[in-house]
Amino acid sequence: MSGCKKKEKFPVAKDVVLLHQLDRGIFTPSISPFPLKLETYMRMAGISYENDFKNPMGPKGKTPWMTFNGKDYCDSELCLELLASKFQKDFSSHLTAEERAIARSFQIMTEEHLDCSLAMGLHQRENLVGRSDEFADGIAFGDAAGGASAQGMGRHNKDDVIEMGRKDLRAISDYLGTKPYFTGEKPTEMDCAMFGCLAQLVWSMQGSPYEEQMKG
Ligand SMILES: N[C@@H](CCC(=O)N[C@@H](CS)C(=O)NCC(=O)O)C(=O)O
Repeated sequence: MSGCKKKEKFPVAKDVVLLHQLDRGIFTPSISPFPLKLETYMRMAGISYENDFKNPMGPKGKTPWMTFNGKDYCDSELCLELLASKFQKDFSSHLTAEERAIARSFQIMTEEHLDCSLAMGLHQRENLVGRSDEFADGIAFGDAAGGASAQGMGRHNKDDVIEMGRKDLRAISDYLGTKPYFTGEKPTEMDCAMFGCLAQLVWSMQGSPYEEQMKG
């Protein structure tokens, strides 16, 4: 199984999710936005789950992944959709198609663009991780530089990357406005994703170039 060391047996009851993810962070429950998104969704939906911190990287070499009723599933979004369908927990059903489209666009911008600038190591690693060198360099960051280069963000200079991140944050802030949640009065799946990423900026990235803007 690529990216997954030795898979240890970890039996859980029927209909209980086994969430494979990185060990807990110091300031956030996970320093990765994606496990934090999935775990937040399961808590919101009242889905029973257990954590496996020993096998964080799944068959596709990424974290998180989950085992559910004997089968393995990768990617937080695919896992979330499968659970939403199985447990009939759709928190976006009250939204119009246009509202759903806007929410999805902001989520993808945040997960695929803003997160990429954050993952490039523009922050203080010791604050973000604080566990061990092996954890920080080998597992949590993986091939962040290679990934950022493949995506394209990693080919820009640091100032340009920071400026791109700031523009994303400005757009996110304007979209949220004074609403309690991104799409209005009720939290949706998209809020779980936004929380997964923004929580890192607020609590796990002290001293980052975005700090002033986040507080402003
Ligand atoms: N689209 C995936 C993204 C997961 C992801 O990129 N996880 C990162 C941690 S933030 C990872 O596993 N990186 C290791 C690597 O790419 O080598 C999801 O939603 O689960």
